[in-house]
Amino acid sequence: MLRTAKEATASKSVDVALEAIGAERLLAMYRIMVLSRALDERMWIVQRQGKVPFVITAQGQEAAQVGAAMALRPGHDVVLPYYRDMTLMLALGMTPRELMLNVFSRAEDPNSGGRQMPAHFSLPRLRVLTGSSPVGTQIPHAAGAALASRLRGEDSVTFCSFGEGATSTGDFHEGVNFAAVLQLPVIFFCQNNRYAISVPQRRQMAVESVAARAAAYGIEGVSVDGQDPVAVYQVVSQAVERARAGAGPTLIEAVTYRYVPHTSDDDDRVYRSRDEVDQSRRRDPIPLLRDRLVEAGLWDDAREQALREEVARIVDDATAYAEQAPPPDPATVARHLFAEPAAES
Ligand SMILES: Cc1ncc(C[n+]2csc(CCOP(=O)(O)OP(=O)(O)O)c2C)c(N)n1
Repeated sequence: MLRTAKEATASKSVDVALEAIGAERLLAMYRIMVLSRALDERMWIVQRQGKVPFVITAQGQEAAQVGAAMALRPGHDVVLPYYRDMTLMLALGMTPRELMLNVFSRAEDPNSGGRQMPAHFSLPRLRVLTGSSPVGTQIPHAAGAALASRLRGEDSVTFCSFGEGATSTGDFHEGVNFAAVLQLPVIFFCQNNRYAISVPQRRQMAVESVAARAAAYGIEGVSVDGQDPVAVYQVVSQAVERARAGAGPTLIEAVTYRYVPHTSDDDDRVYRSRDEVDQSRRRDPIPLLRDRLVEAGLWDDAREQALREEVARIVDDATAYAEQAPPPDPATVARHLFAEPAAES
């Protein structure tokens, strides 16, 4: 069954939505989005300075990610993110230093000790499972993780994130179908940013909405404005409730846009016009949320200034910390590939 976010939130007005989420959570969302954007911009700068080889980041998709993360229980629910999920990771509890250590491929990087490509997140304390580079491989993994949770009698849900390009893979079909047949407690969260690298949505699928694909599996499908973190929070919260109640998986499509090239190795000018990017920036989720906060009497220029200063300090600290941190010792190259026997006593 396909619903739109408008229907999903029924006739609730913005005020009711703000009330539902609470001022504290709304302010926390804004802080994370601003911090994520600032970290993201710094990552591109250090890449262009030649200090790190590669970045792949979240600019434009912050609202979708923070809205989803806030609906989850960090460290309890199982999360299978994809490479564009920096804001999601920040909102779950990965620190700015940890994110920068990852980009600098340092030994202290908690994701892989500097071995994996950047943005291949993995963090046991947050139950974030490591993923592979082929897109969509985390989708059947998520079905398996949700089945494991059920067999263990846990009440956790599994949250799995990916782009719309990933929904054109065989792994998407196998993972979603398996989860649907077993009615597993899993949320499939698609961030539809309209492009799979250079390929626009219309050239990768014949449906207009990724959420429409849910019908083929007999599960709930919801399309939501990915630039609105409150709407995303509500839709993901409903999916979490459904999963916990034993009502099975949900496929959520958060419609969004990527403001920067696919990666630092991409030149997006060859496949999309500047006009299109500029147009989409008019719905930049950060000023959109700031306007709502101001309207609700929760924000003003002084608070904005204080936040910008705090964020600049955090980004400077994370960058300096990661830059001076030592690289991995080549002698440990095979660590994390195999289980290591406990030392003999
Ligand atoms: C199976 C597979 N095919 C191709 C690639 C190359 N590739 C890496 S990212 C990407 C785009 C994926 O697009 P989407 O899922 O929409 O996510 P987005 O990067 O747009 O957020 C592609 C084609 C890959 N990694 N794996």
